[in-house]
Amino acid sequence: MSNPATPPAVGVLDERPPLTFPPGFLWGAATAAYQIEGAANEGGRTASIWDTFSHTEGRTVAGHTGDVACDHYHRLSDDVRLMAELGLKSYRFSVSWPRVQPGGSGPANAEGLDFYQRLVDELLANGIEPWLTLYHWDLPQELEDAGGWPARDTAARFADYALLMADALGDRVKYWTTLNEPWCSAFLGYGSGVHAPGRTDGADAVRAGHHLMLGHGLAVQALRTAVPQAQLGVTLNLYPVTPISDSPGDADAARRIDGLANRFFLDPILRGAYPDDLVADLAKVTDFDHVHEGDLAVISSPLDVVGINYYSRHVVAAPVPGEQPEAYWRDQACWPGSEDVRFVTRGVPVTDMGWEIDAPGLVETLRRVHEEYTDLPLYVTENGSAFVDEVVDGAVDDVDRLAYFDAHLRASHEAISAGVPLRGYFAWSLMDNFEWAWGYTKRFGMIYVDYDKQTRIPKSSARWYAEVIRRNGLAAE
Ligand code: IFM
Repeated sequence: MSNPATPPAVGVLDERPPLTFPPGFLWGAATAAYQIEGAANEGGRTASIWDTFSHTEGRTVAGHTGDVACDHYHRLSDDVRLMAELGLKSYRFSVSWPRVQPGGSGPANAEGLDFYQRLVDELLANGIEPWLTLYHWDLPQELEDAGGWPARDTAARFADYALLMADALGDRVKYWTTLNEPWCSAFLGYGSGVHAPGRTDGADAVRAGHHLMLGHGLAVQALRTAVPQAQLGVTLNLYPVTPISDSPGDADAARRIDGLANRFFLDPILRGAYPDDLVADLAKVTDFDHVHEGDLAVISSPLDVVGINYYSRHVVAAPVPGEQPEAYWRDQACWPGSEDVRFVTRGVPVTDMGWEIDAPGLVETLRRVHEEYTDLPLYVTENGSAFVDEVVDGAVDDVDRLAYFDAHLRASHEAISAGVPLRGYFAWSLMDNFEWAWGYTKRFGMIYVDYDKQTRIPKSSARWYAEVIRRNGLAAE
């Protein structure tokens, strides 16, 4: 946990040089439907797996749910006005599948679509480019009841839903992301069970990961025809994985976790194949009989952009027989076939999530994706930090968050200088919101939300980010 008395974790801001980003760099902020919308039972919306999960005792901190969240559903215009005041060039939001297609199949729900049509129209009227994510974890409950992502048919349902959204918004939305962080959906949702739907089976997690990617590929193919002018992509949460020493055992631990965290998705999507070593590591868990002929060709359908969410680094060590790994990621995550790998904390500053602050890791991640996988334009589709915020005299001076953004923007700039075609950056998050199993206890926003009164207070980081956008870069002072 961070100590509020700790000085900014990443250095002294006023000793840093000014930096300018390339013209047209897309400055944005991101949110997700279940984390901000609320209105869980309005306008024809039905339950998602997150409604069921958060209403199940013991699943979220203090039983928090997304029923009301930031009430964005009713405050859309005010929230877009705040985005305009920040000078955002783009806003990345997700669509609640059960709001627009209740139950996850059949006809569209006009009232649900209307909400997103109004949102997109208001963004465009304010000169803000809408960036739409189709799936940010809120699977319609009926589809979970039919087997969820471990069931192959869910992929086909997802492509149908993508087409329904293309019909509604293809004329106005240029940037389409299929999935947000499929690793979380698969390995936290079906592996460790700390995310919805809360299932705990390593083989199901692997199957879910495959069907998520199959759904992504089918959706890309459908959207390519329906919205030929669209820029299509996927967003992966990637981590550099570093061995604690150069011993062969630690190096092998890093290879294994890199396989499950990163290459499980990067290789099928950008190379059309699962890595051999990953398949071998998973041999005790699954024989991959869920992978059908032709799947990998669908999964690797050509994209226009790749989105990367970056928060931290994993540092790992070889298993020690009989020793219980203790670090955060080991407890929360699920590493099928590699459960005994130890996650090591280095004692460097952490955010309120306990995640180590490691801006150089962003440079490494961006360079790796570009140098090893693709020449496509890259976007940081999420980056940010939770810290404990205090309202003092109606203001929130979030110096730690501001310093985190500063360091990671400098890292983004360094990656660009090294040749990475990074075209934009989205701060996570526009506003405080429902942080999944942590409920409302973790604040990631640039805008403070008082959940009782539903008021918003732009924090220091928001004012600073507005200035970054205005200058297209970072000031010296
Ligand atoms: O809040 C989440 C978001 O939904 C997905 N990426 C990570 C964020 C912080 O945990």
